Amino acid sequence: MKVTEAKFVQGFIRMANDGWEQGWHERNGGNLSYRIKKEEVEEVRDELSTEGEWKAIGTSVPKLAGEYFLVTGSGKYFRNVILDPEDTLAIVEIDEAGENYRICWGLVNGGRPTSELPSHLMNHEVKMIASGGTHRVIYHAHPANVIALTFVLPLKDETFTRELWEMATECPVVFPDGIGVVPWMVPGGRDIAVATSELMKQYDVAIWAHHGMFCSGEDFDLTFGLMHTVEKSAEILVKVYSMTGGTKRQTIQPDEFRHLAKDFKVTLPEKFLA
Ligand code: 2HA
Ligand code: ZN
Repeated sequence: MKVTEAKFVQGFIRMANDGWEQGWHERNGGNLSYRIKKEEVEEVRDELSTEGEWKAIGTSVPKLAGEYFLVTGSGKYFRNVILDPEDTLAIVEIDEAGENYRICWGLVNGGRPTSELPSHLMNHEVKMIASGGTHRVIYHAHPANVIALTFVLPLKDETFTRELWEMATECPVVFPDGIGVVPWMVPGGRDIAVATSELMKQYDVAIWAHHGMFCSGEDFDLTFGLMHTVEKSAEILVKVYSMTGGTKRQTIQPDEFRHLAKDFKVTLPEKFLA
């Protein structure tokens, strides 16, 4: 089968375009990666090259040895993914040490996988282990309302989680484990990858102060939906701050969250309800 006709590639392209249409991917902002299932690799095996040169990932992901990923390209625009997936995307294979990658498909006009490859792969490794193998998608975007809040709220997991839970009743059900916050750091390197993957051991969402957000999920729908839910909630909070300077006349109370958790069968850590 042609790579571009495979269902997982179609799903990836649709998600990238949905993110573009949301306004989360100015210029070359953001990146997306998918850990390809074994049977999906076999579907497109005929189109995968083994001639690519092995290159250093820049960090070590031994648990991902031999895995294949579909990723966006560095400097590529989400806006163009739907028009030219072979130029903007790549399938990469990880070597047996988890130290190097090689390009097996895509980036036909040259280029490299996403500049955030170390963060994506370290997050994949952590989430694959934490989820028992079910998480396959890591998504980084630049949604404006979440970024705006990082200039206003204290950069604490507890504050972001509680404030965003309060803004929409579905939030504690969609991200019951909460949200982690990474202080401002230089993007693209190993340090920010390590800081983010530490948080992803307990959360499916990490906010990068003054930069954007990382989400992890099982499939494209859940991961896009998670990004969308958090950003929608942030938009409501921005409106509340804009109208009132942050004073709420009423909101969802801790005991009401506990009630919700019981009925919707989720566990909400008490540290977010204190
Ligand atoms: O430009 O979003 O974090 C891609 C990015 C880097
Ligand atoms: Zn970014």
